[in-house]
Amino acid sequence: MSDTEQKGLSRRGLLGATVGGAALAGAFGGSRLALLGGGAGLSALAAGAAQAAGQAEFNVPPGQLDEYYGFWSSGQTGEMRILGIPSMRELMRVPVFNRCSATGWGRTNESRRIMQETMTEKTKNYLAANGQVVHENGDLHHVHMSFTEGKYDGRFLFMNDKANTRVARVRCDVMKCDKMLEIPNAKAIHGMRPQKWPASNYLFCNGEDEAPLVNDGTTMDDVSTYVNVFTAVDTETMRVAWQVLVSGNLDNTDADYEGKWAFSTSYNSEMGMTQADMTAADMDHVVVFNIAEIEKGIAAGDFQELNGCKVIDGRKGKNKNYTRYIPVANNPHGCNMAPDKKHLCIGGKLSPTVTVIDVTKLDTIFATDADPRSVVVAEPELGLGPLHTAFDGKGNAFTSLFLDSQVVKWNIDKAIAAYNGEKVDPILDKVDVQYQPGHLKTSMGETLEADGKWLVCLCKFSKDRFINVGPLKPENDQLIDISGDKMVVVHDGPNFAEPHDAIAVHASKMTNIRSVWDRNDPMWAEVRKQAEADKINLDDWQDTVIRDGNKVRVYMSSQAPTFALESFTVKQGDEVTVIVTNLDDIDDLTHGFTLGNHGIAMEIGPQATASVTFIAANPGVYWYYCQWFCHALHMEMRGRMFVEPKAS
Ligand code: CUK
Ligand code: CUA
Ligand code: CA
Repeated sequence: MSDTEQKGLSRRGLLGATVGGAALAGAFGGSRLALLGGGAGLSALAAGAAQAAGQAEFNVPPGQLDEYYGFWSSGQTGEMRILGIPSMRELMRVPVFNRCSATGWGRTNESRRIMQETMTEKTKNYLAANGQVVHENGDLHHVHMSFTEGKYDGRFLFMNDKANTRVARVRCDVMKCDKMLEIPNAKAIHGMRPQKWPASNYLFCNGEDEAPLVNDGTTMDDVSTYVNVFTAVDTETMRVAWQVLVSGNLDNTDADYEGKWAFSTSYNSEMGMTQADMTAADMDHVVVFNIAEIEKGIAAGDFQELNGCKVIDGRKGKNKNYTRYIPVANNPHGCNMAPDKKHLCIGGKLSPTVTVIDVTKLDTIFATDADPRSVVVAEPELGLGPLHTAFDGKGNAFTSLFLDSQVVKWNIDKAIAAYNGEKVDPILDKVDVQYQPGHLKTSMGETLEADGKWLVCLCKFSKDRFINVGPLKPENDQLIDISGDKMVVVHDGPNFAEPHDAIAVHASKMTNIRSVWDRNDPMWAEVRKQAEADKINLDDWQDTVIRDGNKVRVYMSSQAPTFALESFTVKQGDEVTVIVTNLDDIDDLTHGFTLGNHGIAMEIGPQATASVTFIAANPGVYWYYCQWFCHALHMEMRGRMFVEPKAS
């Protein structure tokens, strides 16, 4: 790095520190934050020096590929994103809980079938009353991959929708969502994690919001009738396996490496309905779910059936051996299991501490009714606003400090020694981030193969880090090199609303990814069935219009640069289904079908079939075209729909 660049970087760093410090002071007050502002500049200098020394190789030059897949949540955008790590380049967006203009997700028959499959009656009623058929928003906080024996297996990705109480599954072979589940009884699925051992048979899902178990308006203000629900979803079928009623609400969750436990943090053990009441107690708790005992209870019939789900009572005082409640400092947040298979780290949020629980001691509190706090083996004071913790597989942990705008690196064994009275400081390093970090993720860090190379820190604010784009700013996903003793921030990555969480999966795990669809993919099985009934072979070149009363099915193949049908005719008022098959079988040769002035566009990948249904309400001529650039004559890949006026 040249002298000028070096100066430029440090000057920006100092500037950033000033603005960041001021903004922080504004938001949270306190002189400690002003001090922090100074620290940021120094650390930027250190970062410049480290880069100059060539410590961090994060630049991925043109033609080179990333070493890791980053699977990102998008928060209120509702999709999953794929970024390359370490380049931090955005590679793909996978629509899940949102409506996608490019791919037709939320509009095609295939996507709507997936989105509607498990919709509750209430949701159907609500949508019908509002002229809709699927929700068009979601709030996707967490993305996690399926495990086999504590390691990523490259099969599925799972994600939550806090906004509409859903979870979904994305197939890693084609990177499309194939299952969605609206979870009955629970409200606002927040924390969500797959089981790690022996495999991800369950997906654990936290309901965050309290409501009457039977939420039909008969009791509303009587909080004593409110419950929260923890759900285990069967990951093969993506249907509810069982649910557990709990005391307090549920925030984040994780599972152990032995398949025995799931854990959830609760920030509202008070069952308060106002912010003052939610923060009133000295202690909240972590709920420990005993998987084998719950399975036994379900098998023995110790449950009530509600909205098709088996619900077991794991509330405080009511439970047998289904749950235990471990008191932790008030309003905890993050819940992260270390790859040492032993230590669970709970972010204190309002407390400057992380509570470390030794999960090998949990059997004792279930067997003997010993003090639940006896499983706590460390509680290091790390800084202000500890939220989430990540691991390097070498005994170290990295915790995001929301209020301090820092990442702190600390050693778990040292924290335990300090808790036992030894004079050791568990803190190894602190680095400033810009600004207000939420989740942070290390490469492979939530698996037994944690490799301690990279850390991605998802900052909630970016303020002065990018040129001004208006009052709504991007988020700032920062890349930190953790391979050395000192953490080094090496990259700022702007991102749109609003990533909460990400995972970094080594590319060698992604052996299932295809470039071309299998013609027999289940994604369009329904269309295939209909085509067979219509005596159409979807795998051949087809250009057939079938009329069935006022239902019209338009079958057309596509091959660059033509649609099999250059025009088709329907009558005003017909229910028209257009079924397009892409017979090209070349990598990256996607066609599309966009119907002008009808709000319809869909992606048809190589060898894929997709369909869309609409009412031809207005007579006239309407062009359709291929909206994915596919050929020199791509512009000419278009045709006309004639809608004949209704005979009066
Ligand atoms: S939560 Cu957003 S920073 Cu939804 Cu995982 Cu902690
Ligand atoms: Cu086919 Cu553009
Ligand atoms: Ca609380």
